[in-house]
Amino acid sequence: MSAGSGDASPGPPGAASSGPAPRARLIGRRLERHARIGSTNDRARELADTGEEEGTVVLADEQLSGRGRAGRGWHSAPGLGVYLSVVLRPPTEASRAPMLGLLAAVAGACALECRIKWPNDLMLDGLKVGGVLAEARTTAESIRDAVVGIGVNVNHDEGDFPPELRGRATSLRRHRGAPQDRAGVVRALIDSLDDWYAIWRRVGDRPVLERFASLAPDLRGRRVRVQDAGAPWTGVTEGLGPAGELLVRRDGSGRRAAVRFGEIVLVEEV
Ligand code: BT5
Repeated sequence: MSAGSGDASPGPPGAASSGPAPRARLIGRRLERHARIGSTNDRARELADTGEEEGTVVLADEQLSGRGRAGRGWHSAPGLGVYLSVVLRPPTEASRAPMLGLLAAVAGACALECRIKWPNDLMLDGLKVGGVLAEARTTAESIRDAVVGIGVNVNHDEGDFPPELRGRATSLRRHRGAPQDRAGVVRALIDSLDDWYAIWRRVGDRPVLERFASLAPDLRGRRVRVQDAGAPWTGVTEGLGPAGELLVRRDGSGRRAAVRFGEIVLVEEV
């Protein structure tokens, strides 16, 4: 592990360059790099717990126990993907915590030029190329701190995925048809996260929700199967609610439900 600059570091502020002057960045001011780690989200959580400043990024070439949501795993092949987590301290109400996942998905989709599947999948060619894991620690009223992690498949070939992911996962390389520069992907993700976090802090939820909606084609008018707390049910999507929840008109009762957690699977277009 080395702290500070590595090949994926965004570079020291004020470094001489022929381009425009570097802006005052929050995310990525400090970067902690690991060749191998359990989970970058777990490491960023440790840092947050010991007072790490906002914006620090933890980056790894390999994760031994990369995590998805709800106890699921994130397959983190060594040297092929980008696995990073950011420590955040947004001074805002606890009820806005779900927005962190949405804003990270928007930032990821803008950086990678891909689509979003609600709530946190980054999609290319209908396959999953990345995912977001946002974990906030809240008091009754406010967010104390949060860790936002993004994993992206960059240089994977089909054979680099375990059998259960083949046909469901893709990589930037497979989509673009050529090997990709992982350091460039890291820089693009950090820049985009920095931009979207600043927009969210300055303007609020609306621009994040609007961009999310424009990047997530299944949010409206699609029949989906919803897997939330209980038995799966079906309905037709009707967009996002004000807190980023998915609104679905339930088949049968015709009632509109707000889905806050869970998965959706496209059933058919209506
Ligand atoms: C996610 O969870 O998609 C969030 C993944 C976040 C991973 C990053 S890597 C950096 C940071 N540190 C961590 O420990 N985690 C974060 P979820 O929506 O629950 O999706 C998990 C499911 O995606 C799994 O059950 C698999 O079906 C599938 N999956 C696992 N690995 C994958 C991969 N590499 N590519 C595509 N799909 C994958």
